[in-house]
Amino acid sequence: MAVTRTFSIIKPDATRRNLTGAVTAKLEEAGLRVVASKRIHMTKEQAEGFYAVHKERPFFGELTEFMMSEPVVVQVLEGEDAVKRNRDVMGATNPAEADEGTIRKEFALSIGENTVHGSDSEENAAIEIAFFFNDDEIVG
Ligand code: DAT
Ligand code: MG
Repeated sequence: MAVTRTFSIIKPDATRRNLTGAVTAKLEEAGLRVVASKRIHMTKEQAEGFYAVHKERPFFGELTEFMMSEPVVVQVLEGEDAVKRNRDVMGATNPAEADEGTIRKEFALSIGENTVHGSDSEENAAIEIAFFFNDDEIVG
């Protein structure tokens, strides 16, 4: 299996509770390497642009308001089969359905305040990485 990259966000519910390090430790323990990281406070344009795929969903307003509510940490993660590896350690979207040992099982507060974002395909990973990072910010 090839070494690939994925995109991650440590969401406002986690930064607010000072869990940036704890979440990053879970990612690292899962075999993912942080090759880019920055703390940002998302603008409305960034939140709505990033989640444009969900704009017809009933929770779009709630989702974008939440993502703008506090700082987040955007990261590029590298590892063997990084997209799947990250989705596995994240756990299910709804923490009530997340497996033991996953980030969302351990830390998420609700289906909305669910601690982490992770790309769902290699194609989307490339798009999402480029949305927040220039090539020279990624140091593998
Ligand atoms: P994931 O983040 O697991 O890829 P998704 O892409 O379906 O899940 O949804 C993106 C985010 O939108 C999710 O992390 C939290 C929010 N969300 C999804 N379903 C929701 C719902 N039913 N109510 C509130 N927020 C929801
Ligand atoms: Mg998703």
